[in-house]
Amino acid sequence: MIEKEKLISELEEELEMEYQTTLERATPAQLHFALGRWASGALYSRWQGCRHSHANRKRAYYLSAEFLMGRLVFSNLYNMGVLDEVRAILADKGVDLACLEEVEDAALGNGGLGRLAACYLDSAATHNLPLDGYGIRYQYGLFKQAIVNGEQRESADDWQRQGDPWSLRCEADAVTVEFGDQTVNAVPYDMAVVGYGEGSVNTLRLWQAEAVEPFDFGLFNAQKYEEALRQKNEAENISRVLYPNDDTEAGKILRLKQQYFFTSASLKDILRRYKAVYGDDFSKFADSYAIQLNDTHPVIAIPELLRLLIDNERMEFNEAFEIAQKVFSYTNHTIMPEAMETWSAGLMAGVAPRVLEIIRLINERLIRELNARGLTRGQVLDYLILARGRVHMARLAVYVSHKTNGVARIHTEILKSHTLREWYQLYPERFVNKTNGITQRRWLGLCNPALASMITELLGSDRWITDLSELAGLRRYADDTAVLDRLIRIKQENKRRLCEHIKRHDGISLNPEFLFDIQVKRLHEYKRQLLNALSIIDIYFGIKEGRIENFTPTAFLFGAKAAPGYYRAKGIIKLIGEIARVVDSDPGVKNLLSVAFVQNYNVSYAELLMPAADVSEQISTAGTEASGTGNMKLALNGAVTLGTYDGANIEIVEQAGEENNYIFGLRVEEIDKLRPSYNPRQLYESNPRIRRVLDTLIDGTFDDGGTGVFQDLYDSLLKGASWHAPDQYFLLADFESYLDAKLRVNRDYRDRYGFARKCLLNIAGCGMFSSDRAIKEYADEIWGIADRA
Ligand code: T68
Repeated sequence: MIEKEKLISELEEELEMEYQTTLERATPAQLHFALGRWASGALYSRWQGCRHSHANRKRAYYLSAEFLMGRLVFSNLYNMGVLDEVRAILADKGVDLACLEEVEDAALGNGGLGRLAACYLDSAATHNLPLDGYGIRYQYGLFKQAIVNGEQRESADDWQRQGDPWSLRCEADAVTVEFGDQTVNAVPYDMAVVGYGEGSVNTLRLWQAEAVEPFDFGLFNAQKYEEALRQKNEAENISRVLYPNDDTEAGKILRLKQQYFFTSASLKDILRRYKAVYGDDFSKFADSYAIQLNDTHPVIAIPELLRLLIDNERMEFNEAFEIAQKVFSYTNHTIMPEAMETWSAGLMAGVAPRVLEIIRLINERLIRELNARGLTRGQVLDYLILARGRVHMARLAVYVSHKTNGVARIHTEILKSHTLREWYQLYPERFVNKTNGITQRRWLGLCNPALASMITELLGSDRWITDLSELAGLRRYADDTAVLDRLIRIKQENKRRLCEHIKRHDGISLNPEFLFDIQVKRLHEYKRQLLNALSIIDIYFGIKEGRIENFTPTAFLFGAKAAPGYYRAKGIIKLIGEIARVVDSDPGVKNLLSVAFVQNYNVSYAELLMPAADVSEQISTAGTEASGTGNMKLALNGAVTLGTYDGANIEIVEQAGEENNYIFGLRVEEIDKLRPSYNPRQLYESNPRIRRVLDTLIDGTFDDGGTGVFQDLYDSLLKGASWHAPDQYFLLADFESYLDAKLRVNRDYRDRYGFARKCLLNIAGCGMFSSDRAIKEYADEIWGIADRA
């Protein structure tokens, strides 16, 4: 219980000191700051206590260039167990806590990979596992997106503009990071990661780059103002902005500097802590720490640790190598070849010359090992970490670590059979699967309180909040019409709430009585938003022609950011906007179809969308989506999956029942078999529906503003380009089976109870998709830090 008067007086005091205002007059931003300060203060002793109680345990660190935390105020109060109390106390004072919904997200991540890191921190803290995060405190997070004339406009995400009450600057722990051409300060900002209930308070430490010498007085005196500030700007540029490419590697020098910056600082921090206990005796190091590398972005930590041990601690190369191998493990998040990170050795020599030397030594050790195993020279080539002037980060990661994991069962199998096949042959024992998970605290408890209450009532306890496998107990209500009625009403209310928000935020009116079909995720050709768009065109014609009868009125919703340089992805956004325009202005379909592309899809928007979906679109080409996590969020909130046999979709429908979902399309093996002879043009020529739909891209039905981008989309499917085959993601191959499945869902929806039954069984099947389950697997099987409490 919190003391009401104490909370009020502390908030009043903070508001007075910081803004010379009162609770009644405070703006949402001011209230947010005061409340954040209050919560941080309330947590502080518990936080310090956890640092102490974890002090003698082996601990793990999660190194990630991205942590997509979202809005912290509600989730922190929720995990502290005071959200409802605080809401009531403030309501008493005439203040509506919901006003904080306008507070900015901390969007220090692109998408799934960054959000996964945030879910894992939440789960580790909740289950009292000593896991801390290390990353970068970007001044600007992922760009904000506006849709203007159907086109994406980016603007800077100045997330700290209204202050950041959740971070503590820890000047005393600052370290310097040395680049080939520059030395900068790395200043840590710590965020408390609050576990739910009896959990611990862990730490997310984000490094900010600052100048060692911020200002040159000599130059200033000589009136050279810009040069006087040059060092400062060049240092600060390192943590200036999150790179918005979520899947292709741009090979930019600043990006490499970011990677080296935060990994070097983090390792220095870890070494400082270690030495405070053990001095120069490194024999306990590998038993004290596990370091998880979130994709290849932090993999430069491997040679950096070797460098620190060899150069600073005078250790032999082999000893340092063995320590690194025991400490590090690596998570792969992609099999897309264009996303496989390599760096030019020349570039790396400029950024971190000694690190490149260490990489050479590692490469030489690898060659000796492969030779000793009797591999031929030709075979050795496939493994080289340093080859043709490039450093291969995934190879480095697999070689100098003890575990490599994929993020869904099929993904791990593809890593073993294709992407990292040679490495699997060499070290089969290193490869393990860790299917992703999501935190049910944010993705059910917080975002869907009505459903959460119903579940607690039906199960007779709220144990699901920390043990999601409890949800299986819902299965016994599958035929209980009273329960199904309630589930339907909850969804209905969530749709209404979403519609209000969309009206306010995007100026789009939707009818909450419609079926809500939702595809939200980054915009990518492999995720096939274009297939969804084409299917809507086909449905539109089908309704108009009378080919489709008794169509259940449906709202097709999209939310997605396109990387700013991804021309084709932006064309797909434009096309969806055009479809929306055409459908909307056609009185013949207006009461049956709506299409909406919402702006600036982010974590907070997701919290409104997930609870309102009837259908979850998970339609990536089989074998391309490593796992997906939005698929889990939607299923947990009771949407049925309309999806391919890809990523975690496979495991979701396995748990929830294939009969309760809508699986369509070619499977990985079928795609592989088809690929050599695939001829999309033949499908175009032989299938009048496909032809009609594709022709709308070039016959003036839709207006791309004269840019030719719709012609480019058309060509991407039928002609290909120098760098890819036509329709490389097999949209046309899956077109018919997708539409069949989509129309099947549409029909099935009419049977209200039948459909609600499927929704309930999906919720009940989500037990294993908790990040709690996933993080415990990492803790037990990779890090060896199982809970001893
Ligand atoms: C996603 N990857 C996978 N990458 O696409 C998704 N990449 O299937 C999976 O569920 C999720 O990771 C979690 O495992 C990403 O989100 C990035 O964001 C990214 C960022 C920078 C560079 C490359």
